[in-house]
Amino acid sequence: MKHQLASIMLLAALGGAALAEEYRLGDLVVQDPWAREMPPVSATGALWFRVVNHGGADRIVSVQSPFAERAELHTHELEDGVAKMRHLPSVEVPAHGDLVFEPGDRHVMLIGLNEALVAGESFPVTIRFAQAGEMEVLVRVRSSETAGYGGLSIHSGHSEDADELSGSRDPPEAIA
Ligand SMILES: [Cu+2]
Repeated sequence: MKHQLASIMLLAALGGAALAEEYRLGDLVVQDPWAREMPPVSATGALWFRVVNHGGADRIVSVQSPFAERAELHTHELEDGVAKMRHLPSVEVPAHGDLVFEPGDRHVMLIGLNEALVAGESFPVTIRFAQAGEMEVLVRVRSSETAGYGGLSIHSGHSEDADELSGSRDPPEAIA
């Protein structure tokens, strides 16, 4: 596992910005994990990726990163016309299918950031699958401009924990 991780990280480093990073664990391929840059004052962040599954059904049961106190699987839901975040206990990876995390939809919420997310840098995240086990990936941090989502905030519309986390300073209508 250690050895496998080392070679993957080397590939990712060699690939640079030209290639989207890919991480393989058995039948699962995690593609292009990324996060939006966050200033040091931000308590929360979010990251996204795509999983391509060439095998049987699996399930993401948890995500962890040394950059945050905890990471949660979240989705957005409309509630009385307002987009709110909902915590998901796990997310299914369909057999021979794709699972997409993208802004405005499923994401991994980083809560209690202890590092700034600086554009151009990467940070490690461990994704735990119920069947396949753990996969460590390097999440690339992109600036709001290069991420292609303009000023769209992934933090707006945070539900009950928004105030507590003080991560929501954007207007709710910013949600796609
Ligand atoms: Cu969230």
